[in-house]
Amino acid sequence: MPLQPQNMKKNCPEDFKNFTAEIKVASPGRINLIGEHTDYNNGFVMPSAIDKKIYFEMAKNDTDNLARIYSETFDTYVEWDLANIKKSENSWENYLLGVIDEINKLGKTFSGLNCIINSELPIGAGISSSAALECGFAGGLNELFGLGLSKMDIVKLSQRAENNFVGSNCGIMDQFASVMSKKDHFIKLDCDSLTSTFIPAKLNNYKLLLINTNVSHNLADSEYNTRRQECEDAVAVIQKEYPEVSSLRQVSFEMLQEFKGKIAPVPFKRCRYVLEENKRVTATEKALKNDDLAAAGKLMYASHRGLQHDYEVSCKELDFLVDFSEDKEYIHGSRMMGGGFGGCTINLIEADKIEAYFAEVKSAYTKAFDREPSQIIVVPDEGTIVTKLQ
Ligand code: GAF
Repeated sequence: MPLQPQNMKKNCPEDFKNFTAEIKVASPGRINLIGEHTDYNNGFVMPSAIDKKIYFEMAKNDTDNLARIYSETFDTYVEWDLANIKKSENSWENYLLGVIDEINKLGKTFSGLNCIINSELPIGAGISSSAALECGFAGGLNELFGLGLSKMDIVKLSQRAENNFVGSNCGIMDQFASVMSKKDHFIKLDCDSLTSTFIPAKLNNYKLLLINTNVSHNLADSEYNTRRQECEDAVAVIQKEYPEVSSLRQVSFEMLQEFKGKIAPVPFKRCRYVLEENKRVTATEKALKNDDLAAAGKLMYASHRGLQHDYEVSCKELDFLVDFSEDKEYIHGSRMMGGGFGGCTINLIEADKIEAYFAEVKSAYTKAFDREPSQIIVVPDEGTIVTKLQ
């Protein structure tokens, strides 16, 4: 088979979709009940995979190094030379190319493959279609070619793909949730030790409703990296007096207070937010274990206000949705979710009020922003599922 040009795009060959898949992968998006911007500060998070996924059908082909990929979602067909991986202008491709690059770096090799990808995850909604792409593809390659990677290997290499190849300095939460989740549970993940516990998501007559602002402000990436840097710079100041401190995780409120004049006011309030948010995750764990959804909801509101005023990663559209929910007695909690600057709010709402509430908030939001929001009702679900078909 002649070598194909790198990242060649052409029309999908007529017969391509007829290949017989050897494996199928269902790779979920994720929600995060609480614990935002804490993962890269080695703190606590409480995410879960959801019942909305990206599906992969994969099979080996008869080439040594040709990946033939068709995205049904974008109706785009691409071919890559596996021995010569380069960045693409098409952002969705880079999550997959990054995975190949990281597998190559591990010294593991594989041959040509065909793959069809189908997504039910909205892009830019903050439910991590990126981690679903990375982890699903990595899980599929692992099974197809017997690469011998553990689930944790897949989580970490997918995160590295995003850090090194895509160029986003994300933490580990999204990939961990996408792979490791258990149906009807949240995960309390300690991002320092990477130990986790499952917490039953006993929501009774409540449901998790995501409301998508349908905006994705383009400062999200740069501001994300700035927040991370601000926290790391503050840790460097603290380290001068406390050399044992390697992240905000080892910093107590009392210790932080000692640095009030030494850390500038803006990074200081970022750090305070992170310490408070870590406390809120632990308090939410307790509330859920006590079946106290009202207490968990209050912590969600407090998380949002911290993200809005101290961490400053919200936006007017997200704030509008949270404000709108706050006086509704059938909504326990609401907050922005994910990196911020757009995407979704997550709402803990009485199931039979969802329809009327969404109609009301949709009309108000559309009037305010001349743009319609959309809703997604989600259920905590199992992490990546790889099924062998033959
Ligand atoms: C994004 C990142 F990918 C996560 O690692 C996390 O930091 C999150 O933003 C904020 O909590 O989803």
